[in-house]
Amino acid sequence: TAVQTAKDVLTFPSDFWWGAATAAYQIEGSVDADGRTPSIWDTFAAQPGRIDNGDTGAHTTGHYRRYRDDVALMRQLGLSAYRFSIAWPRVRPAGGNGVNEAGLGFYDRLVDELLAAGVRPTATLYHWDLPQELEDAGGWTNRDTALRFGDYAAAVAARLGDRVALWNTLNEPWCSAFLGYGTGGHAPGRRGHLNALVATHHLLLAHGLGVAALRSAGVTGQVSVALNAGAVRPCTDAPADVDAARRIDGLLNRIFFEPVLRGTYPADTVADIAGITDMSYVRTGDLDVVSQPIDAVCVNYYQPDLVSAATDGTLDEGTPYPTAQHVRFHPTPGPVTHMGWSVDPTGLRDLLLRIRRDYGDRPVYVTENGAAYDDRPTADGAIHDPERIDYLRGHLAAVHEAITAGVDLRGYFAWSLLDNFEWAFGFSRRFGLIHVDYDTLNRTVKSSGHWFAAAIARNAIDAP
Ligand code: PNW
Repeated sequence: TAVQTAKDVLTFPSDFWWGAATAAYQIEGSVDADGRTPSIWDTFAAQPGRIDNGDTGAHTTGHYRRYRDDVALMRQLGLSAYRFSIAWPRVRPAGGNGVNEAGLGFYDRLVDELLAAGVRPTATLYHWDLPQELEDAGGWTNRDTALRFGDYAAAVAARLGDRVALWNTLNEPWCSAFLGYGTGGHAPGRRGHLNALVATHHLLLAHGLGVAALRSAGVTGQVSVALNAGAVRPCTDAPADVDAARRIDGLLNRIFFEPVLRGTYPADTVADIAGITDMSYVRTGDLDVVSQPIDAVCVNYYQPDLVSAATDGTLDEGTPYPTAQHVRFHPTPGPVTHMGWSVDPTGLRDLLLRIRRDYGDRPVYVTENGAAYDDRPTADGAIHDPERIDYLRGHLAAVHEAITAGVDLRGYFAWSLLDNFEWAFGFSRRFGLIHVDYDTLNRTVKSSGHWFAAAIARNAIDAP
């Protein structure tokens, strides 16, 4: 259990996982090595205007070649878990049926290196790098992609199933569906609210088929899915604002939580989207597949959403949220990060309490939490990032508060281990505990990394 030993020291449970997270396309580079074929992010990043400064993940941090050094850094920090993702186009080139043993071999070696360092491997099967050939066949708007995902999950499980401690089928299917197929701000860059809703269902189905594949392979670790969830709050208690918050909560949180944890789509959200779709893409039996039991709930949290209903009748045609063109998003009062995202740890606390209240007493992991700041080395090469220390301390205190309130919270993964390719923002945003010089690929542990290591060593933080 979590204890507050002194007035100002927050001690974590003795078996708490102190982790850090990354994703394949964001850190690996070596996009042509060992039989990898292009993913939708290679294609998207090659299109002018899609990524800030024309950046791509072709080289990024060079982790594919430097993974041993990076695991040594994890050991130096004292991490008890590391969350990475497996690149589908390395394992099944072009999305086909063959298993590319050379590509899978990289993750096999990484897992062994982690275990030798005393770091629990946590693997995500899909962190947004869909094989381009599957996109050419319709991508996540094609139901067949979900079936292909199940086959891919089986291939990975056969090789790594005895050594991974925690599996995530998908990372943030909301982003894949609503940014990848809705606004087009993420790969593959397609647009349309109906596309986003169809993709949502096929991603949910893929999750279920992935769970089934992991179970039939007899994997020893826990099985879950990482959802980007958040607390959605109305600006005022005016009915229109409260309804705006209900609508966004449905389309961000409950459209994933309820199919996965209860086997049903939320009725109010189904009614909200009825003008766009009758959801005839949901077939009999799908929700049984989607809702087969999982071992934990995994959430990625960055900021709460503060919303209102526009009173002037203007519509936001660029919103990712179908039927929410009248909803406005506002920053929470207080500091923001280099992403412009609000710093508000109460949103994480409220999310964790809400999961327990609405979905029961389940093991929970925070599989991502962190902040971008405009880190610059000083003359002596050190990186001082006190804002990131404040961010981490505040959010770990929120985690501690949730544990004290009875949430069965097993671990926390900082996003990210390393500075990396931040999707549409390219290398212009740095989330790492470890700084990467993109010219030399030198790594430097930031002050926040040293702070995190000290927290791990004492299994405690000072209260904010
Ligand atoms: C997550 N949004 O992405 C991803 O899991 C990471 O790969 C990423 O680097 C990290 O958070 C920081 O961005 C998100 O627009 C991207 O709400 C966009 C949103 C949320 C999460």
